[in-house]
Amino acid sequence: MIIDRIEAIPYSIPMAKPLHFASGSVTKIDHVLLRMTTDTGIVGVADVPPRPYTYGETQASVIGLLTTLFADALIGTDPLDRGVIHSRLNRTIGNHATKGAVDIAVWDIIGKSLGQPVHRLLGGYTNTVRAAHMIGFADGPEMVEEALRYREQYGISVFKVKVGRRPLSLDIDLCFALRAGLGSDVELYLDANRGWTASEAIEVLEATSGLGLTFFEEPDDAQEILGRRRLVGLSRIPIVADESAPTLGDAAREIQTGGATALSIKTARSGFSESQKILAYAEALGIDVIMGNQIDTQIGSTATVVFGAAFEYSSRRAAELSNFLDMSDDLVAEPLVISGGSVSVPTAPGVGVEIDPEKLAHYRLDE
Ligand code: MUC
Ligand code: MG
Repeated sequence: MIIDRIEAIPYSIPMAKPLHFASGSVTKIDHVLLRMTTDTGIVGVADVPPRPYTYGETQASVIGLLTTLFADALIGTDPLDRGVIHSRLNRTIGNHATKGAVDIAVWDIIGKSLGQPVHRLLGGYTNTVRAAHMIGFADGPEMVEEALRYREQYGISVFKVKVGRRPLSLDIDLCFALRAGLGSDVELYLDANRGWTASEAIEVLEATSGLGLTFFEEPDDAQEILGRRRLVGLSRIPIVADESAPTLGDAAREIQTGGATALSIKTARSGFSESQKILAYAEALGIDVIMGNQIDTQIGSTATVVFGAAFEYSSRRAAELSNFLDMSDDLVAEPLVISGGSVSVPTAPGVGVEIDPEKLAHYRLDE
């Protein structure tokens, strides 16, 4: 079996509710659907979410790479030879979302060719994953209302709150309002997407120390190395590396050198293969892992479910799975269901995503 066709299909779906955060905004889903076909007629599918403000990729750069350098690297290769595929992809630096999607599509082909769900091929640990919801910037009462609605409607009791605004009192007051509105049995953690300085983040940590927050993700810019280490040293809760740790090497550098004390793993940027290495690294050290969300569609969120549920260590905490609900539509034939605060793992061979051809025809930008 060899890969004999690569399709990079740009599509655009408006957000029903745009997501705003300290490093950017998503008002429409301008992604690329990757379809990889083998000479045996199997089609592997994955979603590529470009995030220019985080990693520099754009819809055009993803298509350019997939249809030139990566097409040359992949066409004629056996999908089972993942080592060959990764060594070829890694001749191009960066481009994490594009590489992650290639890996997921390759696993999709492997699962379909064996007639097995990828979830089982990876580890098959559990059949459901608890969902966490990420709340984007809005005014305080609206953010509290969103959390209450997600708890009521989907049974979600873990929330990641986007912060990083000025004045700091805006987000400090928000944390107090969320805790008061949701009660003590709800888990709350923060993500500032590098919006604050280390000193500002320390001030926020001190002001919110009685609220039982569990994590603080990218409070400041991890490249400001001494400020970050002062902050990590003073924090009583784990400081999570997200955009500062997209690869195994970055994760090791940030953790080993004291830049962070927990890791966000996102299949959207490290696929299944690299995510598995990052997970093993975290497990060996005993540091917390959060399965993160890159504002993923149902295609991308399904990949997170498949990976998160495959291992005991990645399923310990709730995974960020619900932000596809902010989209006005999606490309999948069968919706991903969040019920009682959890999502079930697909049982079909491969990753378990089926694309609706009519939706794809409607939203694709190239025809
Ligand atoms: C997050 O966890 O930071 C926002 C930008 C991005 O790349 O991911 C999201 C969510
Ligand atoms: Mg983050």
